[in-house]
Amino acid sequence: MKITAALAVAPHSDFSVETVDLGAPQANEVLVRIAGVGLCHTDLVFRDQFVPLPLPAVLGHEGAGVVEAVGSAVTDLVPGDTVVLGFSSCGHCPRCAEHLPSYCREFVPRNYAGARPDGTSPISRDGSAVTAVFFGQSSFASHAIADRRNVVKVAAGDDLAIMGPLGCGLQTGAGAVLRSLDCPSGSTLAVFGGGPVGLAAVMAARYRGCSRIILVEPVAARRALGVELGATDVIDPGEGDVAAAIRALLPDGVDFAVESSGRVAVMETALASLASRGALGLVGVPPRAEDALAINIAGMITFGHRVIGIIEGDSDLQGFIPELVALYRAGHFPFDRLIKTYPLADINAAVAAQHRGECVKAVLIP
Ligand code: CXF
Ligand code: ZN
Repeated sequence: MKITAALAVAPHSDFSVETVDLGAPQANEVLVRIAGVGLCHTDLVFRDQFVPLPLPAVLGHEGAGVVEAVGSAVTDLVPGDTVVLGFSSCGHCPRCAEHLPSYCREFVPRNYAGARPDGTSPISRDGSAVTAVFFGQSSFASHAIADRRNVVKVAAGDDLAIMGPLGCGLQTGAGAVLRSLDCPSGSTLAVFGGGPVGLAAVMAARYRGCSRIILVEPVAARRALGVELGATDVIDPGEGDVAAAIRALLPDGVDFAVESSGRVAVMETALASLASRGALGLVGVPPRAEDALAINIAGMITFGHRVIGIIEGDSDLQGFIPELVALYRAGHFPFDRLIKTYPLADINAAVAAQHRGECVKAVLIP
């Protein structure tokens, strides 16, 4: 079938919105008409060749939409079902068996390789294969094909179009707090970076009943939004020593920190802000694949600090995304406050607006 897709054609360059061809779903796959797709920093770093990904490529990994067709082996979804798309996983390795599919043995080939595990791509242009299957979906498009395992049925209505970010950025921030770090009620937390991931962490921490939720974020409007969403304190890192500012609020430091900016200097500050036995969760991706964090070993041992890498908030997709939808419906996870919608055709304007900080999370509507 003919679909409309935004193609990444060159690093650091505009997307090109074109008509391309989409094949039929394989036995284990689902064809989804995309109602909306979030724009994530990760889409841009892959366009910009953080790791080599052949271009042109259809990126997009925060899609939500309506099932249009299912492959012959899919028995538990039907056309008309409303779904959120997440990342792909194999379903048969040790971590998948533990319901931690974001640590799947096949995470990298299934999400970054640009093709199905059998090497084929569902998308072509003028008869030539286009890099697709990005995070098992490639949803910067009117339609996407995904594996059954990364399609999550949700109860949605008019708001289906904004639900795609639950499949990446929002579950990353919320899951860091609720699952990976499992911050107890009454614990203290600092969140570094007030983008979609950081603000999802703030909302989750309020829901969990954290006693102090300190948001460190340079943009005033994002700090103000953070306070509305649950931050008890905000710090502008432009005003000086952030670790000292945190210790002025909590002399022992924080029990937990979530680092969502991806900047090494911020990770060092986060580490310096921890109380003894404190844990730092790293979710922000640094600009270069080789970036590294130096850790003082004596300090790490003396204070029992823990540094934990977190991908996709340890989400199990099928359980956690419906849980987040339920929290949203109950008013505990008002992620709609972060979102601004743009037509998919205006994807380049949306990238520029998000870059200028005019919106926290852009969602593109095909
Ligand atoms: C990404 C972050 C980099 C590792 C894979 C998952 N999260 C989504 O954008
Ligand atoms: Zn993402």
